[in-house]
Amino acid sequence: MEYGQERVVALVDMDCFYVQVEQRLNPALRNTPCVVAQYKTWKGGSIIAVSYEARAHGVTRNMWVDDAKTLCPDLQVARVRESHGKADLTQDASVEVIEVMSRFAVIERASIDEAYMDLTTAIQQRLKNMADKQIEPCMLKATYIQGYPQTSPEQEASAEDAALDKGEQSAAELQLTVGALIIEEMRAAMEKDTGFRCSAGISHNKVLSKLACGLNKPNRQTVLPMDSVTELFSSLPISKIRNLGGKLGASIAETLGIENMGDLTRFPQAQLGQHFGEKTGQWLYDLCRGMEFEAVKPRQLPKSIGCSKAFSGKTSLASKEQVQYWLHQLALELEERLTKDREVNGRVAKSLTVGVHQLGDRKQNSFSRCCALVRYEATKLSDDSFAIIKSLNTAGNQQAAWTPPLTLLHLSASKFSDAPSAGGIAGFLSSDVTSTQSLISTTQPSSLPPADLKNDSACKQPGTIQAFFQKAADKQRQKVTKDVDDCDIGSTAIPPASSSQNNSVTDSQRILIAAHRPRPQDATLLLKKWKTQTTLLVLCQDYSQNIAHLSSHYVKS
Ligand code: TTP
Repeated sequence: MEYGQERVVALVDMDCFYVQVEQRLNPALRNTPCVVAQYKTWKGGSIIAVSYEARAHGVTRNMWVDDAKTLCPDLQVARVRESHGKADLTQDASVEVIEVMSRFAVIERASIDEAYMDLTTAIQQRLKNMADKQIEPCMLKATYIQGYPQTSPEQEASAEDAALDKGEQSAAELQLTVGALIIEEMRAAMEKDTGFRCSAGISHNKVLSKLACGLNKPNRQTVLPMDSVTELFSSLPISKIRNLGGKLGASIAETLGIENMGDLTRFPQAQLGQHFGEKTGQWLYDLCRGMEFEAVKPRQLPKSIGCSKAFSGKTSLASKEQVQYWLHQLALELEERLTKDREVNGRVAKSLTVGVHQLGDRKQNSFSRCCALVRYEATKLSDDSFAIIKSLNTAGNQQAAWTPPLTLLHLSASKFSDAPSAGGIAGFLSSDVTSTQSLISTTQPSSLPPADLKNDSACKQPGTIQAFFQKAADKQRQKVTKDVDDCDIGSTAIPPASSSQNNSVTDSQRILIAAHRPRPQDATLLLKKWKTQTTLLVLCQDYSQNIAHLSSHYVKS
């Protein structure tokens, strides 16, 4: 297996999640321009989730409801329940969706509505069990393959050429295809069992799968093969990449005078190391080539619980009273969510992070600090948060004004540990450590490359088996490419493009896997553009078993 392509990682993200939660509760909201809003006190409240129908009218998150209604007069508004003690519908729904994902693979929950799945083992198992079964086009009807042509008639001619140019495919692409199949099944189960729809990205690591997930939302999944990365990165702003949306990404663009992810490939690893440190330099060197090695760490609970509120333009917070009021609103929400989390998950957060944006800030200049979180109590949380940010007010503490005005407030709790036993919880609740005064400066967590970079270092240097396999595969490919080029693909049981167009999958990439070749030594995997929109993978059954065998060997070694 090619270096950096050993794993298949998917990122699954629910579509407009809070909207779907409200739509399930009130089906009349389905298929309508609809938003979920909170904090009714100003301009109808602020929007936190937007249906795709409402997005088509230009409605976005963080707009005020009154403003959104001028763009979309028919807008339906669902309200976040703010009264205390009520069931938190979104948290409960979140548990439901995580449960469905967990049936299919090891998952790492990334937020309230998204999770990474390491599909590698599930794929190996599936390949073993598949025998000579085919993957029919209708099984991948919501799958797009990035870099491969979609099906509009205008694209057809060039599409054919582009696909043919791809030439031979590797075992990695087969694994991605089977990964896509598993995710199609998972998404179907999700809709059946919860009523919710989601999108997904399927690739070889967390960064690529996250990126892929956003490419064809909603209710679609996107495969991002390694050989499509160069083209995608050539025009992709650095800030769009996971972990590069903040200070680090901005510093890379500024220091190197570049804009796009692909531009990074011009710099040798040593130079990247000089600028950003050895570890980050190595990480960036691989990343701009589509390679990344952060493991999917089994975790079904979120690492942090947070809430934020934007105050754009004229609504920015320009008085101390406003800042205190909104900090308290956020703290009330945080207290409620943390308390529920402690009850359900038996853990307590030890760190409170406060983030703000000031008017005129560039995004990357946002301020973020943390302090000890000592009590789940809104007044304490908001007082401590205020203590952290008050030095930002250049108007001075004695003044009613707040300068420069704040355009975003964010509170988040993290560093969870097991909740102490009953007596211990009482201790936790009553303790009042004053360490909140000792502020710990922190960079934005999202800006940092992961600490466990390259934990999969065993894969870095191809092992003997890998090298052997590679050589053998190269030889076999040459042979079988010729065989397949010579053979009449249309004479197999695969339906012609025209018939597949009739079965309502014309907007999808179609992949057929047919088991044909009798001998393992003839095994190979080819990708061919077949007729108009059909992508054909010819797979040898024995070859698939070889892959499964070899892959499991790599995992063990
Ligand atoms: P997201 O996954 O960021 O967005 P989304 O699910 O609404 O839409 P998309 O289809 O584009 O993924 O957030 C998940 C939910 O978290 C969202 O429905 C509402 C909530 N949320 C907030 O309450 N405040 C926020 O600032 C964000 C980003 C999300």
